[in-house]
Amino acid sequence: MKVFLPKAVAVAALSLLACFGFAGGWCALDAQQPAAAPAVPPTTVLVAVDQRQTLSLNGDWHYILDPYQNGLGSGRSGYSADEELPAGSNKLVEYSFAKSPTIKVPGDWNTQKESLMNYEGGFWYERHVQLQPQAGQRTFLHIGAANYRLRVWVNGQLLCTHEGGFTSFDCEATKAVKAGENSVVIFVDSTRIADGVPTLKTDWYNYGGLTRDVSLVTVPTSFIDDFELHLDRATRSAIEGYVHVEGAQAGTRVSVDLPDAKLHAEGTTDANGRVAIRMAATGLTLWSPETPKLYHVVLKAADDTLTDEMGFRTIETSGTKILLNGKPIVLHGVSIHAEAPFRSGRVNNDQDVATLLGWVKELGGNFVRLAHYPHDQRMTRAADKLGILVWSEVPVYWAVQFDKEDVFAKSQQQLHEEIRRDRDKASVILWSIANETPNNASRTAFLTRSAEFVHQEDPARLVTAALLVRGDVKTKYIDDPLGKALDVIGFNEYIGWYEGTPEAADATEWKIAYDKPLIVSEFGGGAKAGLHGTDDQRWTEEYQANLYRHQIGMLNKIPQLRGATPWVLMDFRSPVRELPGIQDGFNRKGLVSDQGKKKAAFGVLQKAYKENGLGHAE
Ligand code: GCB
Repeated sequence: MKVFLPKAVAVAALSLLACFGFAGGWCALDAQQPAAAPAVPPTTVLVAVDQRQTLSLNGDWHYILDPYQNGLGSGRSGYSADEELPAGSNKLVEYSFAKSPTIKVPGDWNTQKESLMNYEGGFWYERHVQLQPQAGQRTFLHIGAANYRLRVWVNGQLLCTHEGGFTSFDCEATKAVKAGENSVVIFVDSTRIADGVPTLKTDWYNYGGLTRDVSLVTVPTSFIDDFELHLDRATRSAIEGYVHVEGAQAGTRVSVDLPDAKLHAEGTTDANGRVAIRMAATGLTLWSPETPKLYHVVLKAADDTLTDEMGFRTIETSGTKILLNGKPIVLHGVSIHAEAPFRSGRVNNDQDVATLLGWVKELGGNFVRLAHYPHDQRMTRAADKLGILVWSEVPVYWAVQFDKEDVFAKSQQQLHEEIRRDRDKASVILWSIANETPNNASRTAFLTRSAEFVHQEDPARLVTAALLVRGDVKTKYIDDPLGKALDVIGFNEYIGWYEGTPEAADATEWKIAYDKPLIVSEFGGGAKAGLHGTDDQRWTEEYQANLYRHQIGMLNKIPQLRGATPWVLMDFRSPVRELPGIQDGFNRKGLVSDQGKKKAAFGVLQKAYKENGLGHAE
């Protein structure tokens, strides 16, 4: 998988050659073309990295704003060299990280400095770190998320490039680190691109930068980089899966233990460093929203020990039902953006997560749709502990360039990174491959391949997507051909907001082409917290509450409705929501305002969930 086209690489190479010739450092090609990323080893995803000993690189980093991508040049204009001149030096160097201001990591740059609020483009981060690398150890740089494209250098050596703003990844720094002081330089470019995932336009803010934790991880030469363990769907009395040991000789001994359950399995790696695991596991307390039991899991291979906390449960469909541990379940949920409560910017700490999931619990919910991209790993860890089921999504949002193979490769990479990170979370039951995509042949072919890919990567979970519906407020059809490729069908509809009145929903007839479980993945309307009026006055809390009441009535008439994730838990920043005095740059469909004020509709949904009044388990 390569992110940049060979042609772009060639253009960049030519541009560099051309630049060498200019004594003044001006380069026409550099100025016009974002420089293509050079080839470096691919990044990886170290599974359960948050359970390992890490050296946090969170904190203050120096930064340089680089809208013209000047620092990507070479020689004296290349910022990656991190050159600081000794006092008295007369050398011409036109940047200095040490003299540049600092910004916090993790954190989008936009909400940290007023002057950066609307900045989209190139941005350099730099800091130093003291290390004492040991023989027999490997070092990885872990990036929780970097929106949208990134390059990393350690001690001037390019380590990795990455595209995709919401997935975690790791790049190996073993050969670049040295004893003593090390320079870490990271370039992040938040420019929206047409062939990106997502593409140019979204209904959310393009928060740029190192938005989640950054750390250094040290592991033995041969170590567990990946594993997958799940309860066998057929019998619910065995745990099966595999462990992968990176850098292992064939025949390396691997063991898996669940000490609390007195379970043990072992085996030896094959030529690919992999060992299949299967252990009888009767008498486990199965994970569910009512009993979110997590077991301590200890994995050992060669000199490496990795521990994790995992729940065991099965998820499957049977006709139009969703079965958790073999029993029909109804999913009382809500959609959530990774927008930080109270302070804006991206969710990236325990407090943000506790606030958002606390509101879900208060609603009486047992389910969340983490829209529209993978969220911070803290979310899925917390969901595991709290017993909240999760729909996780990649930002294949609206009309990405479905006819381009490299766009498919980008979406596939994001799916891979998302799945590999969160396969150890019992809470995650649904992988969503897309949201509201146009019904055409190239879209259907692209997303059918995505569904197949997800089933291969994770046969133990279900595939969904949020589909558009067809028809008018009198008759609505759920018959998008993509439904064939999905296990569970999500559908978005906005009767009472984008079409018709809230009352029109009372008479809407639903025609559904599939005998599969349905989740209404979005419905809702906007309200400004504290704005009151009559039920038919748009933007008032009363209008939104009334809309919810009529929606709940309508949706309950759909017999195969197995869940709901109304849009949306909290107001979120969006550059396409500009109505002064009401929106002011925020999508106001939240049940809670961005300042934590609950709107009247919160109570309507809460009542429905507490009285089991939305959707049916069977
Ligand atoms: C949608 C999108 C969501 C928007 C929402 C809205 O259909 O999936 O991203 O924010 O509608 O508020 O219009």
